[in-house]
Order: sequence, then structure tokens, then C-alpha cells
Amino acid sequence: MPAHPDADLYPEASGLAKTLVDQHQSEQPLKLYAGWFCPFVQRVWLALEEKGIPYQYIEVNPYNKPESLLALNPRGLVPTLSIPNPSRPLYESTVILEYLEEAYPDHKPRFLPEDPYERARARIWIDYVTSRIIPSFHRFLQYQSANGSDAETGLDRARQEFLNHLKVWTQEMHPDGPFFLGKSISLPDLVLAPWAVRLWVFDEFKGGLGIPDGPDRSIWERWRTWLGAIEGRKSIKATTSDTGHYLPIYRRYADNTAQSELAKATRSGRGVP
Ligand SMILES: N[C@@H](CCC(=O)N[C@@H](CS)C(=O)NCC(=O)O)C(=O)O
Repeated sequence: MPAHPDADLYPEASGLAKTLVDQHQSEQPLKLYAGWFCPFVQRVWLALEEKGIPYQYIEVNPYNKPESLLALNPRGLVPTLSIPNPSRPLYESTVILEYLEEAYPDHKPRFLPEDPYERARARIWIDYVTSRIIPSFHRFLQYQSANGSDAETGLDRARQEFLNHLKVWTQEMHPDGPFFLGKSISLPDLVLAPWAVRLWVFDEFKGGLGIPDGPDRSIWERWRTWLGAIEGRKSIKATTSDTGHYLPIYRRYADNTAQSELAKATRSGRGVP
């Protein structure tokens, strides 16, 4: 079998993320098996940082899966956590986020509202990110223009579909914010933030994101307020590596040669793996 195209991706975090990784090398009961480049990992990494939960960061390449990862998670995806006393595995980024919320109630901020209705409503928009926004992000990024007269139409359809999902999500935000539920950052923010700070990939590879000027101005204004708050957040900066190291990975998505489970799922019309 040919080697996985991402088997030899850049092996470690860089920039500010490298500094953070270095601070989290010592043995801790809670272990995060992570890939520095992975947006699903970044969801969990953000939560650990925001809440100040002690953890050990363990870099693994999920495209060249080590036994240590497979022993915890037979699918070999990151993020995977090893939970202490007794040591047990946990995976699936949104499940991990809910676990951290429940298992560390004294670690602030709390990421879900107290009120049961508001909690449930937050979960609708958390789910919307994974079930709608991320698949359409990938359909747009992996779209290959055919030759011929409607070469751009398909790409534009993919772009519009993605923008429409962002718009629907944005319309559900607290009117002033700056975050989804208001003044403080919460789970809906954390689940989308890693993709929001990767939107440069559309400028780099797909001719731009194409947020329209004019119609829906106030919705896109609200989107920009949210994005500014996310981009300025310390935990986001601290968990982000140098752009140059993401480039070859995202180029493989953009030319649709990536072989990750997510890339394959997108090609065959399935959702997030
Ligand atoms: N549903 C999973 C998705 C995790 C995921 O797809 N992680 C990628 C890296 S960003 C991975 O481990 N890919 C390995 C593979 O595709 O074999 C979650 O939310 O944690």
C-alpha cells in the first residue's frame, strides 16, 4: 500500500503553539493525544487552556498511527484523551468537550448555560457546526472545477452553500456578543473557532471566501465581530502553529488528493467521520 500522503507531515507544533506544547510535556494524569494541525484537536486544546485544566500534550501522527494511539482509540483519530483513575480512553471532540464540562465543574469558565432550555439550544448550534458547516467547508475546499462553460458555477455553488450555513449560524448569535451566547466564550464558539481561523485557505486556494458586500450587511457585521473576538483570543493564538506548516496539508485538501477520513468522507458525500 502506498504511504499515506500525510504520513510525513511536519512532525510538531511551531510558533506560539510550540511554546505551549513545551510547557505541557511533564507527566500528568490527563493526557491529550494530539496532532498540532488538527482543528478537532484544537477544540479540546482550547477548552483545556480556557479552563486551566492540567494536561500532558502528546504529539502523534494519526496518518501514521502509533500503537499508543490505537490502543486507546481503535479508529486512531485525534483528539484522544487518556482519563485518570483508572486510566480510560475518551475520544470524539464534542463528547470530550462535554466530559470536561462535567468532570471539572470548578474550572471556569463554564461553557454551557445553566438554564436547561438555553443549554439545549446551545447544543442545536454546536451540532449545526459539525453536521452542516464543516462538511460544507470541506465541499468548498475540495471542490475541483471542471473544464468548460460552467467551470466556475460549481465552485460558486459550493461557496454559497458554505456562506449560507455560516449566515444561518450567525443569525442565532446573541445580538451584541461578541461571542455566540453573549459576553463569555462557550461551546458553540469553541467548536467552530478552529475552522474560523483557517478561513485563509479559501483566499489561498479557492479565489476567496466571497462574503457579499450589500445584502445581509448586518449579519456579516455580526459575523466579523465574532471572528474578531475569536482571532484575538489568547487561547486561539497560543494553540495555532505557523501558517507555512499548515499549507502543504491544506493544499492536499484543495487539490482533493488528501487521504484523511474527512477528505474521503467529503468525496463520497458523507459527513464528518
Ligand atoms: N469526529 C472526530 C474527528 C476527528 C478527526 O477526524 N481527526 C483527524 C485529524 S484532524 C484524524 O485523526 N484523522 C486520521 C485519519 O483520517 O485517519 C472528532 O470530532 O474528534
